Amino acid sequence: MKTDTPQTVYLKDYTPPAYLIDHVELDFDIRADGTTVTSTLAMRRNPVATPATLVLDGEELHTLSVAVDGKPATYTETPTSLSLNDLPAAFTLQTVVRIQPDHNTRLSGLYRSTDGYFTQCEAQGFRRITWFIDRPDVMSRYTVTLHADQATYPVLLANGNPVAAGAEADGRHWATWEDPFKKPAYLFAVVAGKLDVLRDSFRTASGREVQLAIYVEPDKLDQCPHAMDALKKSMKWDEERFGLECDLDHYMIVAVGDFNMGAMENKGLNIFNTKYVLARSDVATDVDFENIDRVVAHEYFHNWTGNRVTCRDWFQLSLKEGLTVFRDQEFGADLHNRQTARIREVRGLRAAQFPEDAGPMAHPIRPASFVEINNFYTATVYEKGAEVIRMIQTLIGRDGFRAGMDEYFRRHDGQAVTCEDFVAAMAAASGFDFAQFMRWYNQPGTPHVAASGSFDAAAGRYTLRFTQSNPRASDAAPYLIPVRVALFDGEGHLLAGSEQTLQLTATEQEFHIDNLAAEPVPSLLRDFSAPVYLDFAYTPEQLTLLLAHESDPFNAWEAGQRLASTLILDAARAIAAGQSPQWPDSFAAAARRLLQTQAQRGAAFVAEALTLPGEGTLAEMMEVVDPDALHAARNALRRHLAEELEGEFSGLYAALAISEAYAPTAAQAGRRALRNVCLGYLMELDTDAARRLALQQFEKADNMTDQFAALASLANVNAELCPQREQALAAFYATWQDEALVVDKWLAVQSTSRRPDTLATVKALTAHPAFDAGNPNKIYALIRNFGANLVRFNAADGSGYAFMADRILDLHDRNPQVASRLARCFDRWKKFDDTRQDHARAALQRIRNHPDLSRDVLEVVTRSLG
Ligand code: 0A1
Ligand code: ZN
Repeated sequence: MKTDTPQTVYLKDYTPPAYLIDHVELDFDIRADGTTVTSTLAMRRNPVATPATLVLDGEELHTLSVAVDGKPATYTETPTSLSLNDLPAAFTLQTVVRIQPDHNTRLSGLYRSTDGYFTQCEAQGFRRITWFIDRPDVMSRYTVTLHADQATYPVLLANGNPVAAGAEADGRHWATWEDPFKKPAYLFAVVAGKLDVLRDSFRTASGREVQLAIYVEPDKLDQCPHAMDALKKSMKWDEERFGLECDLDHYMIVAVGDFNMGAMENKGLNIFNTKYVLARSDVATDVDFENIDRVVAHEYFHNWTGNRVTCRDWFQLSLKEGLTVFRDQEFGADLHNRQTARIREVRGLRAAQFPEDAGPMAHPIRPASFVEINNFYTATVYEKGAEVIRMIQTLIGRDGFRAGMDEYFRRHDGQAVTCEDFVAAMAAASGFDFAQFMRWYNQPGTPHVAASGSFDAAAGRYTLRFTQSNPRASDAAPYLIPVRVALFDGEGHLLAGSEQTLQLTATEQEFHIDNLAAEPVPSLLRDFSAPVYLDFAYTPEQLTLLLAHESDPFNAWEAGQRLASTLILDAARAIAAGQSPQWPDSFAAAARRLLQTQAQRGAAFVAEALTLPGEGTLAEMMEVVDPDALHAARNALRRHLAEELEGEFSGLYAALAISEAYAPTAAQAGRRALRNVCLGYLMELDTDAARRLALQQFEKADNMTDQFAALASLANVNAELCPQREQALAAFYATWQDEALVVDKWLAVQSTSRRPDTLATVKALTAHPAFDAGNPNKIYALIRNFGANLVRFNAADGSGYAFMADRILDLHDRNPQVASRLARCFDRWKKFDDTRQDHARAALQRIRNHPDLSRDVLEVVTRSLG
């Protein structure tokens, strides 16, 4: 165990900074043997804070000098702090440090990647560059000069505007950038590299011209146009929907292949994982194209929600992230397909956030404490945070929400604020009382809402009764939960006037609906109006009716998911008891009707409706998870559908072929999605004909969506001999071995495979030249995806757990953030049987007992064992 126990930081302990930094001047002298950073800070005492020692944050800095107002200063240094006393009210502090970006494997601070030097400063990477008060409520103006070898690093970038540049001795050059906006240090960025650039421009609504540039590794310019388009569309959308214009003269995006997360909203100089920039139809799937749209938009939207108005402290992370995810979701829905966007959001929430909220890392969207802030860039802060913002919009309407946003910027532009400030602006603009609603910010856990209905025929009155509870926190106070409802008659007609939003506020509550001729079928939580579990004792007939007739596509889809979940969970119990599963004819009949109505309902919707709930989501509904029985049951239902509907799947597969040229449009993507769902079902038949069809699609495909779908279905084949499988996997690698992002896909199809020998394959792949144990994308593709492979990771003999523990220990020092993300694969270990629990506990203890474990991994593992 590490000797110095990591400190827990509490929200309740917040105090304003004792000093402020008005201006920052930085000089980077970048050389092969290290970088020298000279920092000149214009500082003053914070008038609203209690006077105190000046304590600067730092990490892995080699201090060369410290001066106050030009004179060498007396200071106290620890590995993570530099303290000074007896300072005047205002002064200049100059520090000179040496850092080693070439050895920075954590990818936080300034680090080296293939094509040059890049930075990542959120949340606390800036302190790895220079001594600083590294907290978001210290906002400063920056002037930055970079010096580097001209031939090796021709591109020198920083936030803001280029002000001067020139050559210097020994083939070196320099460039100075000035950022006119004050910003917190986490939004700082520099880049020095050999990069190609795609340029464009955007004229804002008020007529300002913004220069746009996307920088990528050499020879990848043909993979940039989609991201550039996405950027321009985002800029326009934010003007139209929220009246928000770009405030910059230069908006730059730089793509880098080594990056811990998706992308970063540094002011005017976004740095992106290549995964969310590079795309061309033969290397990126429809889903990749759509993700790029959303991530480019997300980072751009942060320029207002995050940068212009930022977080007072890191507990407020959801202030910027929940809101910005909500904004990128809305943009994606407008750009692509609103129906299926919502379905996918909820699918994602159930797969990642609901388990998180029921596990050892559960936290409110605004956590009350943390050990390592990097562990709180979570599905809860991001995705549940976005659901909370969506509920605000549901409660006060779209216009009210827009007025609230206007009010938020009117009050807080240029400030570092809290979640309360945001909600107060919403309340002021709408008149709505959000006092009870604030519990969504402060309580963890997914609320359970149980509903029941009763009909009084004589009075024509239907009564809906709701109870809410929070199994995670039994002392949790009731939430304000908006529940959108509508009522349907026995033929599936929507009852006029029955659509409304009920507000649950108490633990138990009743609502009456009068003047009804017969007992209605209620459709509850339409459009997923709140992030809760909702129970209602629907009959299969009622669900079938809603699946066929509900006009809210989300709840139509939901009805199908409920039907499928019940069947699969019943089948898993049967399989565990040594019996065969039973499938009612009605399910295949409902699926057949869906296929027959795809032209009216849309191929994209039908593809979603025919995709069964995932194993992870179903596992949450089991008391004790039996991954083998669950896996067998879900696959058995897929096979049952394939057998019953083989003709329909084949027919539709042929009918949905697209003859026009590939375009990542919603219409084409929907057709491809449904066609590939058909292929997936046909592959369940385990016939040679299906495999040949898949191989044919693999070989003939003119786009990555179809090629990859065929490969993924072949990768699951578990026959002794499947020449098509081997052939496709080998051909794919041979073709794409030089395209890093496509190699990630090749690793992912193998680590997510259903095959029983998947662990052996994954282990072998860790020694393959395609794998790079220092690259986050490779680790996520091969190792983390394996951790999400429910049946293989949770193998009864504990081999999956032992493997994961080895990988975490291998990585924790080199890259704690990524290692900690791997450790999250263990989140649900207590939901399994005793034998599996014993193996998981042993693996977790082995990690925890490692001396000098990183704080990131230690926090996750300790909470998991606790
Ligand atoms: N703010 C970024 C995500 C991000 C967070 C942390 C990082 O390093 C620890 C990097 C990126 C976003 O929301 O896009
Ligand atoms: Zn974000």
